[in-house]
Amino acid sequence: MSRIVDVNGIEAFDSRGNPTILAAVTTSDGHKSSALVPSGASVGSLEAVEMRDGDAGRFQGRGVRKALQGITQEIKGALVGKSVEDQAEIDKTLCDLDGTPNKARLGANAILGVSLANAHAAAASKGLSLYRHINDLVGNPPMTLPVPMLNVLNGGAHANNNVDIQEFMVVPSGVEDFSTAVQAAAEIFYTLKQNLASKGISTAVGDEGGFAPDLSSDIEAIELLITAIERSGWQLGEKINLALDCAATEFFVDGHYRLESQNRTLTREEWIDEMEEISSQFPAITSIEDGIHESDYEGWKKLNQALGSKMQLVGDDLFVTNPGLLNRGIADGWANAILIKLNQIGTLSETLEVIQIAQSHGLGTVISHRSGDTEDTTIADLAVGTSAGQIKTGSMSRSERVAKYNRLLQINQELENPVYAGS
Ligand code: 2PG
Ligand code: MG
Repeated sequence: MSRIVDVNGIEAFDSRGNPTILAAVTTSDGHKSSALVPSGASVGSLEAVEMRDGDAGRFQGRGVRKALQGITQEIKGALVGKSVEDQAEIDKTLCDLDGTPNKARLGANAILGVSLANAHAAAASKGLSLYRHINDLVGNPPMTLPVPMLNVLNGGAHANNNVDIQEFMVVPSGVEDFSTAVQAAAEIFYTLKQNLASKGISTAVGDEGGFAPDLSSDIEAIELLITAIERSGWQLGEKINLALDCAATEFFVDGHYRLESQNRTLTREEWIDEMEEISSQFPAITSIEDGIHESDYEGWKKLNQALGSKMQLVGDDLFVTNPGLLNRGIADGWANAILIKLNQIGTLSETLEVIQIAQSHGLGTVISHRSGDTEDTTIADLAVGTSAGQIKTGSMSRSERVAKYNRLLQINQELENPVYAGS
């Protein structure tokens, strides 16, 4: 059995140029494996704590030296000698050592880096691809390639424009396989760029690689997407659907939903009516994430009653990949799907537990990147190994986004009979 002989890390960088943890685990059979930790911009208030130095002298306070110290001075000592294959034991040790409910003492960034590096090391020791090792950890359900949700127009906290809704995504759910899905997305992405350019609209991209122009309204963004899909020759509604991430907590101001692009302020009920109208005007929208403020559970229930039978309603800041919140939401009918972000909870084992709870209650699961991400492709393997069915990892540009699609293409080739979750 392979054991941990060393744990360490460095201060690396994410796609926004902010410091992040790169953690590494070395095993007794000679493998050294590493993982990089992502970072969000529209962060849920109940997420596990990302530890930053706060020392204004370095990286404007964003350094992660303290979190690294925790790795070398505490975490390493607690993990050396443990079996690298026992991910549950490794993650429990990390949680116990931290001792807080939200990983505030050692930092969820330090803990997650080590948790993921350990999973990579275990896969290497077993001589398996990471997705197969993850599949073993969850009891070997049949694996599928996820339907990608590609954020080709960026707004909200991810772009320096006036668009309120954070993400406008294309979802190639009706195509036959994963490689056709990313081909369709790429062709739509090129066409969208050509259409924007021909109207004299900026084609600069936002944090997740989608275009980020100023627009007159969120409706204009949806119409631009539809035109790009139709002009690129893919059938809207049949082969390609649409998804939105409102990230509504970000535009919830003084108890109202504030749509800056249109200079309108709506009550919760008016905003839910508006989402109903948008969804009946554009039936190709099959998924809305974070339509309601993260702690307005009554509002979530109302939205779920209004739209939950017609489309996917995804809780991101609502659930923050937390098993306790997910269980409450299931009992109370808040949403019918959950976004899964490893760094919202901070260990692989807890993430697997959340996915398992969601799947066993029939909720949709969408594995997600963060707006500050890296070349690390762990989430691609996570999506396949758990058969999550969906992945959200940005547009067809910026290497930290495309890296996940490229990894999925490799897995697609490796699997003997790859099954695409969408077709
Ligand atoms: C989201 C994510 C990822 P962030 O809201 O779903 O797209 O954004 O990482 O900024 O929280
Ligand atoms: Mg979100």
